[in-house]
Amino acid sequence: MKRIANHPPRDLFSDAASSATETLGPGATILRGFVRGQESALLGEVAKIVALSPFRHLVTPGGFRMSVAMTNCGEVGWVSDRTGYRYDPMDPETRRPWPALPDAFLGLALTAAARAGFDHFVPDACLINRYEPGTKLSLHRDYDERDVAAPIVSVSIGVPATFQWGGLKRNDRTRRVRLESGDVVVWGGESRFVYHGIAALAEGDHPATGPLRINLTFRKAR
Ligand code: MD3
Ligand code: FE
Repeated sequence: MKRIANHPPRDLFSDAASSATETLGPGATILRGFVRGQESALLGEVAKIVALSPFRHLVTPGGFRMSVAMTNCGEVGWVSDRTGYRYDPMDPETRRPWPALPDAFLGLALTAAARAGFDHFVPDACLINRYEPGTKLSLHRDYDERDVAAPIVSVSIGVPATFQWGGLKRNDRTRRVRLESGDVVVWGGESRFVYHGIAALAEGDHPATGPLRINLTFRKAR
């Protein structure tokens, strides 16, 4: 069943006329346009992070270079190499701690999670994904985070993407959901461990990112 409710603007991060809340499934909530209009400010923070810990293409344990370029901010960052996946307090490329989570990031993650019913969510990690035309993220689950009760909050910026949203089993059929710039999705509860991915990014041109899509995912990793 799909429930659609409209809430009045309530906080700093929803000064757009209104922000529609759609329930995608149990524990999965889309806050359409929740950060629309704030893309440039958020990208300014991303630029500061990237100056310290640049985007890089990680290698999977199987030896494949990921087409998504990634970096992190927060107490720990998600990394992959030939030895496996992990959250690491150090950027293995710079051998320095990851850049701190900006206050504006923390504020929007807390506000979005609370709006979706997760009142005590405090992320300690933010994975930043960069998509170019043709970049995809294959169907996967996120299970490297220690706190399974915590949701993941995702923020889409730039060129729109087709999100593939499956079930708890790899072969369950997938739904396609279009994620546009400014959309925020909160994934918790029964939806926390569903298979999901991003279809190959289409050519596009967004005022804030040009041909790119940037995705922020806030996590409670430890
Ligand atoms: C559903 N990122 O970083 S965001 C990822 O757009 C990831 O870059 C995609 O999947 C992106 O792991 C999708 C939406 C998302 C993120 C995490 C989830 C959906 C999720 C975790 C559990 C269930
Ligand atoms: Fe994921």
